[in-house]
Amino acid sequence: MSLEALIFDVDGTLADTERDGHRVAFNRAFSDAGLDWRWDVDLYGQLLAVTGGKERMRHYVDRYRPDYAKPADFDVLVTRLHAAKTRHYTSLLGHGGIPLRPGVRRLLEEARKAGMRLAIATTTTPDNVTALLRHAISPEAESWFEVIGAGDVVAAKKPAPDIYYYVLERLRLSSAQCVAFEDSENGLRAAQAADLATIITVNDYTRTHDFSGAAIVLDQLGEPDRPFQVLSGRAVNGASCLDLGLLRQLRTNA
Ligand code: XBP
Ligand code: MG
Repeated sequence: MSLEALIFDVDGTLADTERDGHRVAFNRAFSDAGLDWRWDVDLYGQLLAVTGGKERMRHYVDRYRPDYAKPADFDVLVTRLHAAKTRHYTSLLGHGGIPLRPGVRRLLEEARKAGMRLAIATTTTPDNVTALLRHAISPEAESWFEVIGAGDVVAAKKPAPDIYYYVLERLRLSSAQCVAFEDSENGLRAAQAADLATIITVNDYTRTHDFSGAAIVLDQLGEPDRPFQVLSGRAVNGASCLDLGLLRQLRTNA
């Protein structure tokens, strides 16, 4: 079946947003609210096991802060903190914040020229996706993506496959016609459960994750002057960038 669409995760895949973006925004929201919650770089790596910001805050309190007495309206507090965190995060991106990862713009532009359809499947809040696309790609980059599946639009976040089912249904394509791009084990599990061939580009938080079953695991998508390294997967005949030709080859070999 021919390749019709590329489906991208956002955080960690399009851009390295977690350590210097989301983490910083969470801490600012906690500090604004007078809470002594501080997520350092290492702790945040552990907290990333739980996807979704509201879910992550609840997990932090349950797992790491037995000393914290939850107020009766804890759910309201989580919602308020999360809204504040989203404001901090989108403002960080607006201030020149976080660039695309290597090879992302190159591949998106090649795909657009070739008439390939593009979509997004992420657990993050829709406002965060919009801010990243506008500031890191171009003011009209939202229109590059035919479907943007994000945040609470599905009840179960990754590693559940629901967000991928949501996107596939709206694209009106089968999983065999698409390829997913992810950076984390939770993302890979979600894509795999939806039966999607998956390309992994690791980052510092996800380098040690279990990526068994991925079509290929790369350090990044590669640029002509900055070749990717294959961390696991099939040999790619001297290629240095993941382009549409290599993607098609990987699917045929799968
Ligand atoms: C990304 C996330 C996101 C962000 C926070 O997972 O888990 O949680 O850290 O986003 P994936 P919100 O890349 O696998 O989609 O705070 O907006 O929920
Ligand atoms: Mg991710």
